[in-house]
Parts: sequence; structure tokens; C-alpha cells
Amino acid sequence: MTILEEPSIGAERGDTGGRRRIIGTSQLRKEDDRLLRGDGRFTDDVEPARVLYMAVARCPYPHARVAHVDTSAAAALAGVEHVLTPTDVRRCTEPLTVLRPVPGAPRLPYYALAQDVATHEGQPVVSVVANSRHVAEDALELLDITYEPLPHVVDVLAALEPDAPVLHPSVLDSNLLAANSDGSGDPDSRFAQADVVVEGRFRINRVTALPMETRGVVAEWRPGARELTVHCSSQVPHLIRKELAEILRLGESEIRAVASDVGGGFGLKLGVFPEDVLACLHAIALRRPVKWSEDRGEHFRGSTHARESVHDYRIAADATGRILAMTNVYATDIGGWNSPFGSAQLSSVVFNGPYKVDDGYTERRVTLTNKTPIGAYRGYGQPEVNFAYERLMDQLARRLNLDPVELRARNMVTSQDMPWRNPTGAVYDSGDYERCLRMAADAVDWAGHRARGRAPRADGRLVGIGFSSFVERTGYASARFLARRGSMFGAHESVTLRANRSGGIDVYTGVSTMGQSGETAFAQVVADVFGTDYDAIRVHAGDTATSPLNTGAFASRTMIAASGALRAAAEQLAAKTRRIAAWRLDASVDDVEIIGSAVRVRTDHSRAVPLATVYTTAITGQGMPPEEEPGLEATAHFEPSDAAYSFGTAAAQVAVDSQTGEFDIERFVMVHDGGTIVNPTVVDGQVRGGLAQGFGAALTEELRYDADSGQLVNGSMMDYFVPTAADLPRVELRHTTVPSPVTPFGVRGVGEVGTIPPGAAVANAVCDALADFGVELSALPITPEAVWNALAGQTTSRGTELTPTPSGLPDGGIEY
Ligand code: SMO
Repeated sequence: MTILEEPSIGAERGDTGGRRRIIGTSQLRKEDDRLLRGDGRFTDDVEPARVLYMAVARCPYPHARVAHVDTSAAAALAGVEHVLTPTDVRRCTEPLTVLRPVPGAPRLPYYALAQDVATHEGQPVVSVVANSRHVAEDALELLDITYEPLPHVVDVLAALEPDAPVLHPSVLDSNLLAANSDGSGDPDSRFAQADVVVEGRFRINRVTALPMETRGVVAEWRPGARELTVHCSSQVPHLIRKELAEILRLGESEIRAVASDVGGGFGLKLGVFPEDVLACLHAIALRRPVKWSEDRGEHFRGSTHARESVHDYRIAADATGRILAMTNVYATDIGGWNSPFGSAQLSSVVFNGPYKVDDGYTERRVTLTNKTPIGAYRGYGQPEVNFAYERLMDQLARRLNLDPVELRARNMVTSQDMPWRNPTGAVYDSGDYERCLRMAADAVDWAGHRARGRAPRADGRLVGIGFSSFVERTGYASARFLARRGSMFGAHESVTLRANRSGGIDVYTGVSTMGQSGETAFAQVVADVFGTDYDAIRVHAGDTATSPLNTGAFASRTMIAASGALRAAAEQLAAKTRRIAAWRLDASVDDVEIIGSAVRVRTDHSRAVPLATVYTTAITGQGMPPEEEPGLEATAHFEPSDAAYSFGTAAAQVAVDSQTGEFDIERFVMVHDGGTIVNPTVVDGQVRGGLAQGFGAALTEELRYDADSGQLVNGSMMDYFVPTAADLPRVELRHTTVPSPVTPFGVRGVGEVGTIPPGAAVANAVCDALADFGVELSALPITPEAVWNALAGQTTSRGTELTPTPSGLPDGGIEY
């Protein structure tokens, strides 16, 4: 274990005496011992006695009436224990709830099994439980389901046309689920005054988070105890518990949700999916445990997709390149139903990226199509708009014959501006955006590249360098903000700390462990604040039976909120520990300090008492100071004063073959500020992991639907190209550290940041290399074929521009 002295970090933590800093050090991950030994406990590892297995029949059509369901042959198959039909589900459950509804959208009557009409391929229609997965799947073959296919629409813009088939005619007369607008100032006048306007339509590909562990659930009902235990692969066990209680008409006390190890969440595992409800219903009916493990084919059709959207962006500038106004009117695909976590808002919230824009407007059109629902995915709206505004920044630079780095620097929000409120009400807390940009430009020798000019290299290829500057909103502004948007959770986190007689501290959290190293970071904060050893802290994660009610792990929010709760609880526990120890040592409280595994008198280190002894004193209540109550446990809740904004600039260097469109990413530099860093190795891993997913979405990944059949045509690992380590460019990572003034210790979230810049940086690099050909890329993914098409002057017809809705006046002043 390395413990480094880092006196610059965490100055606000007050007097730490001679103690070693633990925040800011690369402690070995708590999670790795079990994970590297293959000893993790994922949902599929849970195998209760007498467990049965569920399989799900799914609609093969993009849009179809479920005319008739006959389950008799399936139910008669030897080994089949139970079958659920749409009628059963309608009778015993409420519609699925949404954790973060789309503001202004009606609630769609979405049940765990399709009622009357299925609106996407892969939607569950019947579920079967048998004594093995094989038998359950065989039984699916014996189901007699009559579908009447209905006209479908899979293109997000076509779905908004007046002649499009309407997916949910009982609640909507079009496929526009909701339109949300926001903004401030007077963008129309600024556009009228502008010396130059750049605009474009940017198409963002449909991708999926593809966690290594697919979804899964094991449900067990003990009728006498009235206790439903639900093991599930989830980022939000306490929210799953609440939602299942509502959907299954149970009390929350009757449900225990457990998400132990989670093999990746990335936003996909937020909220209840149909299969979670089905497994519970079977388990309750059968009084036996029921397990479902999603296979990869189901995952591609039944788990949420992400990102697909079309953005019409405009930037107005004066002749010096100063941005006067920016607008983003966009249609975002939500698929066939409202997904468990609603639709991306961040494409509106940070539509201006790191640039100082006072006059701006955004409008989001949440659009239903006959495809798998779209949900949250790492970055959730931010990679989408970064691609658009950063492509336009380069186009603006070319129009004005300005250096794109200087243009960016000229427009960035400065540290003097901050806190600065953008047109949608997002308050940028602090940072030095330009420093990251300059560091990235220096790292790739931007000046040298400019000086060298555009001649092909010796190998005949053209070299280009592109930048992407970005902000990432991490955490939420406040519970008040969430309430206004109808979200079913708070902006806070909650933890319980409990000392034990072995001299350790147990930390209980509802934040599940899904690769983000929460156990490690939580332990570091507690050890640091309390003053004990990192090894003395044990984190118990993801079980609603033991942890305080909390929010969960998403929105890059966990450390921002949890570090405050951990600090408060550790301070309470430390204060009582010192009072008890002082009493035992016959010293004054102010004279004792916690160091490692003991409490000692500052001025006389021979007078000390082991922490195990102090804890035992409190736990037994024997030998306590007269005025103290027994017990040594603290629960704390903490809501940060605002969201924190991470920021940075990425730079890509590419070499492009101007004949074929093939290109290589030769260098990729990421300069990033995540504020105060709790564990540098973990932060590097988070940023690199995000970049890997960012490169996938930027370069190779796209879920494609055939317009005629409405079928997903590449829903398998053979056909959907996720890059492996061998396919990824080498990443050169640098950090700056500007502590955030709105969070404990100055932390900023880092979990999603890597997904944001790859698309824009690579596209800008390719367009820089091909500047003499006038190539401007405006769609993801950036494949060699797309570059070749652009070189050949092939442009897809843009269609009608999405213009602002006349009645869609800005909400005005809702803070983010
Ligand atoms: S897309 Mo995330 O888990 O908020």
C-alpha cells in the first residue's frame, strides 16, 4: 500500500496533525481482490436452492397487434412450472414507472408484457418459467401467438411527419412525446446582426452501452415473512425497490433489493425493466426463486439503446470570431416506449459546451419510433452536442480564416467569469478551460503542424489535427431542480458508518459496485477524515436491507454527493471516538488524536488506546464516559450546493488516405480536469474507460434498423463492432486540478467525461487533413466509407430543417 504525502490536496479538511493523506493517493482497489480471483458475486452467481429459470417470448415485429395468445402447449411441456400472459400482468401490476419522466410527457401505459400492441422488436409478450433455461426456451417455441403487423416507422425524422403511423394513439395524436425548450437572451436579433453564421445538421448514431454483464434478476418470495428478495444488476437498488413496490402493489418494507457486484452499468441499468417485474411475479406465484439472465441477443433488443438524435445547430459570430448566439433544435429518438430513465436532457443543458454564449436557445423533441427504447448512457446527451458544436467551431474558424485553437480560446468561459450561468441556467462553477486547450495544443505540436502546411507526408497520406473542448456536467444542481423536472430521486447521497469490535469501520451504502471503484474511494475518504488506516475500512455496497436510503450511482454524481456524507459521518464517529478515548486516557478531548489503529495523546505518544478497545467500549457500553450513550454508528446525508462541471480538451492527430478515406489515429491527447482527485489511478481508469466507449461510438458502433422490415440488422457481437484494446489508439492522458468550490474536497465527477470528445476531435482532425477537399463530416460514426463518400462529394439530402416551435417559448430560469 502506498500512502503519499500530498499536502496540496484537501486543505479544507482542517487539522490532520501528523497524519498521512489518503485522499489523493492511488490506493489499491478494494474490489480487485475478489474480482481478480474470480470471486465476484454477480447476479448470475446467485443460485438459491430450488431456483427456476425464466425465458421471455418477444415480439418479432417492430409494430404489431398481439391478437391472440395461446399458452396451453407451452404450459403442458414437462418441466414448465408457470406461464404469464399479458392479461395476467395487466391484472396483477401497475404500468412500469419512469425514474426521470420527460417533462410535459403523458405517462404511457407500459406494462411488463405488451398489452394489445407491441411497439418494438424484442418487446416482451409472454414469459415462461421452467426447471431449466433450456426447457423454458423450448416452451417458447410452443407458444401460439398471433401477431397482426402494423405500419411502422424507424427513422426519427420520419416519425415526426404527419403521415407517420402513430405509436400510442390512446394518449398522443403524433409521435412527439414532448417538446422542451429553454434559453435566454435574444438569439434572433444576434443572428440578424452576425457577420457570419455557421449551421449544420448533425446525425448521432444509435449505439448501446453493452456492459460485459448483461441484465439479470433473481427473485425470491417468502410468503410467511412477506419478503421479496430481488437480486438484480442495477445502479440503483433503492430506486428499484421503490419502483417494484409501486408496480407490484407491495410495501417497500416487503422488498429487499440487492445489487452486489455489477458488471458495468453505464446508465443502461437505471430503473426497472419488464423482466425484473416478470421474475418477481413468477416467484410470488410459485413461491420458489426465479432467475433470469439476459442473453446477448436479448440484450441487443431488450436493453436500452442510446444517443440517436438529429441536431440542427447554428452559431452566429462577429468578424473577430466572437460568438454572438448559439441554438440547438433537435429530435431525439426514445424508441417504442418511455425508457426507464427518460430521455437525455444534457443535450440542452450544456449545448454551448465550454463557450461563453449569452444568447441561446435549445429545443428538444422527444420522438417515438418503432425501435428499442433509448435510455441513459454514459455522457447522456453530452457526446451528442459536443460533436455538433465542436464541428461548427472548426467550420467557423475556416470561414473566418482563424486558427481554431485561438477561436476556441477567444470564446471560452474564463475563471473570472465564473460562477457563470449559461442560457439554460447551468451554473459553471470554476475552472481554467483555456489552460487545458493550450496544453493539448502544445502536446500535439499544433504550431509545428500549422507551420508545416498541407503537403502529403512521405507515405502519401495527409496529416490532420483536430480538437474537442468540452465540459461535463457532473451531479445535479439540487433536489429543488430535480423536483421541478419530476424526477423520483434526490441530489444527495447517504451513508452509514459503524465501528466494530475488531477495530474496523463498516461503511454501508446503497451505491452498487459496478466498476467505478466506489468501495475504494469511499474507504479513502473515511480513512482520511477519520484518521484510521485504509485497510481498516470495509465497504458494504448495494443492499437495501443494510444501507440507508440513497439515490445511486449515475450522472457522475456519486463522489460529489457521497464524499460529503462520508465526511460528515466520519467526523461524527471520530468525535465520539476521541471523547471516549480521552475519558479512558484521562486526557482532554482536544489533546487526543486518531492515528492509524489507535487514539493517542498528542504530546505523549506513550499514552494511547487501541481503536478496537474504544469501539468495544462503545459497543458494550462498558467503561463509557457518564454522559455518553452506548454505540458507535453514524448516518449522514449530504446534498452538494450545486453541480460541478468537469472540463478539458482532447486533441487527435490522424493520417488520412485521400484516395480511400482510410485513416489512422496516430495520437490522442486528453487533457482533463476532474477537480480534486481521490485516487489518481482510478480516475485515469475512468477517463480511459470512457474514451474507449467514446471511440466505439465515434468510429465503429452503430445499431442499424432496416427501414422496410423495421428489424435490427446487426444485433449481435458478430455484427456490431465494439472496439477491443487492440483497436483503440494509444491515449496520452494529462490532468489539471482546479478544485470545485461547490463540492466536498473540491471533487468533480469523472465517470462519463471520456465519452464526450472522441467523435469531434477525430472528425475535426480528418477534416483538417482534408481541408483542401472541402470535406465536412456531420454524422457519426466516422468510418472510412463515410470519409470516402465525403471525398467523393456525396452528401445526403438534409431534409427539412428543424425550426424552433413558435409557441415553444423558453422555460426561463430553471437552474440546472
Ligand atoms: S448515463 Mo449515467 O449512469 O447518468
